[in-house]
Amino acid sequence: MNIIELASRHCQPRKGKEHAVDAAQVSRLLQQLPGWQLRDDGTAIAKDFRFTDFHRTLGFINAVGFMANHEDHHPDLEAGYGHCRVSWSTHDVGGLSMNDFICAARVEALLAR
Ligand code: HBI
Repeated sequence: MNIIELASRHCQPRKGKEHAVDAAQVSRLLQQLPGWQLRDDGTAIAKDFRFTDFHRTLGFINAVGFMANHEDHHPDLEAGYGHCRVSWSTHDVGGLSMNDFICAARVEALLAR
């Protein structure tokens, strides 16, 4: 599944280990997501974004937040002047689910021109 297809999908409530994405599929999906990396413990994917000022960083954070609320799937965000690190993991699965890859693709779509 490529990034366009991922970004066109919506998140679903996913609870339980049966929704966990296996390592081979994680690797295939990450190849579609430029700059996204697997956290050392294998339970999240994350990417660092850079912006020219604080306003643009806040605009990005608000856009990600709006999308996350719409998808009912929420990131961890670490941010400061000109930077924001976005991390996705599915608490209800205790690791990675398709929701995380859908939302990562949707974040990329926010920045695509
Ligand atoms: N966000 N990252 C993340 N992980 C979850 O498991 C999660 C969530 N947002 C909402 C949510 N679970 C549930 O309340 C809905 O899926 C029902």
